[in-house]
Amino acid sequence: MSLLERMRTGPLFLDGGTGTLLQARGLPPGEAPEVWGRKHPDVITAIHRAYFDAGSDLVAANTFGCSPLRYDPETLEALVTCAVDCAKRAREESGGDREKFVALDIGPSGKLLKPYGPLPFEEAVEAFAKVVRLGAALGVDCIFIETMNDSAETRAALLAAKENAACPVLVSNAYGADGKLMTGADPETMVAMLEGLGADAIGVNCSLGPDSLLAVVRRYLAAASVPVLMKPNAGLPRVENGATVYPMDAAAFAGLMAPLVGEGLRILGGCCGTTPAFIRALREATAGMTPPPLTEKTDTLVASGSRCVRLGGKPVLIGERINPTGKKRFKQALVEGDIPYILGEGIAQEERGADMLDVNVGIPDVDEAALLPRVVEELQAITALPLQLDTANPEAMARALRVYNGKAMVNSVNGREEVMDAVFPLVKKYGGTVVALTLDEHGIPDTAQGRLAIAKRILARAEAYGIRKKDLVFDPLTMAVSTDGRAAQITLEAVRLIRRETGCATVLGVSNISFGLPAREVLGQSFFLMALEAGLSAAIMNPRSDAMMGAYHSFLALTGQDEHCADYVDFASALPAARPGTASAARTEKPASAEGEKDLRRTVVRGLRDRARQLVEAALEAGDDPMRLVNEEIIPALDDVGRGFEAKTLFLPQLMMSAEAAEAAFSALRSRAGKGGGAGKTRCRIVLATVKGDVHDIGKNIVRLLLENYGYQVTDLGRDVAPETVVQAVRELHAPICGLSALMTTTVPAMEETIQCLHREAPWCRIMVGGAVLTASYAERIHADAYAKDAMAAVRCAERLEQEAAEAAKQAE
Ligand code: B1M
Repeated sequence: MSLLERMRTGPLFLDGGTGTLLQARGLPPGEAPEVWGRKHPDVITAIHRAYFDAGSDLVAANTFGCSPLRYDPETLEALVTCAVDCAKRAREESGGDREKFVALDIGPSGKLLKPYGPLPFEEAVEAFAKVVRLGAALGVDCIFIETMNDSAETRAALLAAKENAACPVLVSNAYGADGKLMTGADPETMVAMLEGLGADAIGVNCSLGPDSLLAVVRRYLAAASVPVLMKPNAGLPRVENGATVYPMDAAAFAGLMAPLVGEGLRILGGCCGTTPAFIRALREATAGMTPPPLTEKTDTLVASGSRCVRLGGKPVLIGERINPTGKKRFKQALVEGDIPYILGEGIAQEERGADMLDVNVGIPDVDEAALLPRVVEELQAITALPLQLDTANPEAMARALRVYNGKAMVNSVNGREEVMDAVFPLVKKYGGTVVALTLDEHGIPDTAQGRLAIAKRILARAEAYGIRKKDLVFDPLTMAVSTDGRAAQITLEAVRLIRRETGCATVLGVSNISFGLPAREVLGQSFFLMALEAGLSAAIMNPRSDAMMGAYHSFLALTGQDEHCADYVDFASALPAARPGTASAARTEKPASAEGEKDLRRTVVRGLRDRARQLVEAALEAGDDPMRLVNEEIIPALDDVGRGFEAKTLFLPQLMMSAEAAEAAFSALRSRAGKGGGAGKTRCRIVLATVKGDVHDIGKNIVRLLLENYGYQVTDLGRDVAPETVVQAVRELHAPICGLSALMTTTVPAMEETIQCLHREAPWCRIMVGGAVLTASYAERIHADAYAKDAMAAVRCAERLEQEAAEAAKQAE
């Protein structure tokens, strides 16, 4: 039986942890397992063999850390070759009748992808691809991508595997206790994305113990049509007498995992803290069990990198404003490459309740194939809403789909053969839910039955391309009622027919109905309501229009989809006095708040870099006080984001985008301070650093800005700075003052260590410390000379320390 069949039948047993076993056999702290493994191939082979003997069907080679980002090409090839050889040798030595498989193991690159980190998406794909090509050439049976906690990186690895190897690919993510990846994705989002890209099995590993992962695995089982895997730790580790201890033994572990086979779990193994005994126990506990047959799930899903939207339940709103049709200002923004304007339109629609954003940047004067992927990358950095890639240009679509992190809505295909041949292969490769327009080479049928016939033809062609029915959403086309009195009725009838006859979801761009007529929203909202009543799954509409949003909220309340009318009340209480539908479009349309955003604090919270810079420049121009901007706008914004992060309403990506917006605001402040700054007097040298292990430098940068403004000569060593580097700089510059910053409880010990080194090796130097987690008494306890609660206090401390240092030097003379 092939590995694919084995996975689909199940249960298939993976191996368990290797790190702890390697440490027990002599892997020294700090040495990479793959490097040590090359020196001790017999030990690695023996561990794999022990797993095969204990009942593992599939063992992962010791290639988890093998990446061209860590090793030169020759070393990489030697490491991968050695690791795969060990696993194959173990399989041979284990012998027996049971078929056994060897996987190329792929772990995270260790770098965050852009825009949150330094690694460009294509470089990540190429880095994974290099390892995949080596593994494929060595004849591995499958590729196992594991312990990924970022959706974008998972996607890069899977794309690399699919493009460079023909064998099955298993993908496993590491979830936090909140049931989400580090960058915010929940299980359904990952299922949508990974199945779309063609993963052969998906699931979870590492993270926590099996008990804490039950809920996540059950969500996978409910959403996935491919086999699900689970490879958890032996519980949450704790440190006892300096050693890492796992709380769960093999029997308890297997006892928790085994019942999941009855619920559909097909691929089982263990991660950190588990041993061959755990695999043996798993086999025994599941003896005679077979999972229920795999079923194809039918939900139509669209996802971003962190959020998933389902079509077919509560109606979905797709914001139509990122589209040049009929919008002079938007066209100008496209021609000028005014990305902040476009982002503003996105944010304004999100704030008004859109579930997804349509993105159309096609006008004759712009290079759409270059601009669409750029806008997609910028938008997905600042919003978690899934995007609808709206283009008739196949090259633009291909390039946007490649960079899109998630499972996009692809708008559109239609019944014309050449269009289907161009679009379906892209949807098949990258995954996507495709909007199919019911028109073909003969035009748009003027009957609902005619549109249904085209829908059926498109369905058949999509299936031939391997695209599942659930990944098609039909758009029976809204025609202007001013030119044909039957237009609305035909479209509404087509919505009903397509829904009933194909079971597929439907979408309409509702605004077109009123083309050519006055007070367009009056007609628009009525048509929207009628379409919702006909069973429309999603509408491309203007969420900034009170009239349209009023129709939507009324529909939900009137159809019992808004418990206690809570959403309706929220919406209505924010309405202006004018009733929806009675005012003109101009009066009922909310401004694109983010585009015209005047509030620096909100701009930083939203992570809008360019806008933050512009606002600071404008404020300074108008004579605003730079320290007011820092203390009353930027720092409170970062506090808002920090609170959201703590409450798990915001995730690392948003934290990072806000940090970047704050950094942009500070750089505008710095360049202004550079122009007019300085208090006239030149003061002493200060060495500044954020301590080892800590990458937070925004606060330290403010401190530097102010110190420089007061005439101090600051040598900024940056962040994550080792004690020896600080000492070396202080000694070389003979600096009288050193300033250290630390933002996390976990990095305060590094601050203490740096202080000790400085006292020992640069005893003349006075040390000032700061950072949100510090207090004056704690600073005293770790023997700092001064503590500053904020940047202004840092200047006052520096003045005092400078004076003390001068007096000490005088006394020494
Ligand atoms: Co992170 N982060 N972060 N973060 N981050 C905090 C600090 C956190 C409190 C958020 C939270 O959970 N609520 C939490 C720490 C919890 C703890 O203590 N253990 C946290 C965490 C957990 C993390 C990560 C582990 C998240 C993860 O990856 N899962 C990770 C850590 C990475 C690492 O360091 N190894 C991480 C990463 C990041 C980003 C990269 C995304 C980004 C930093 C970007 C950057 O700095 N370039 C970031 C941010 C922005 C924050 C918050 C939201 C804001 C920090 C900030 O810039 N504040 C923060 C929550 C919060 O504090 N509200 C949070 C504004 C700044 C002006 O204040 O730095 O205090 P502050 O500086 C003040 C004063 O303290 C003083 O003056 C400044 C001006 O008034 N001061 C000094 C500071 N240094 C001084 C030095 C002096 C004198 C005064 O003399 C030398």
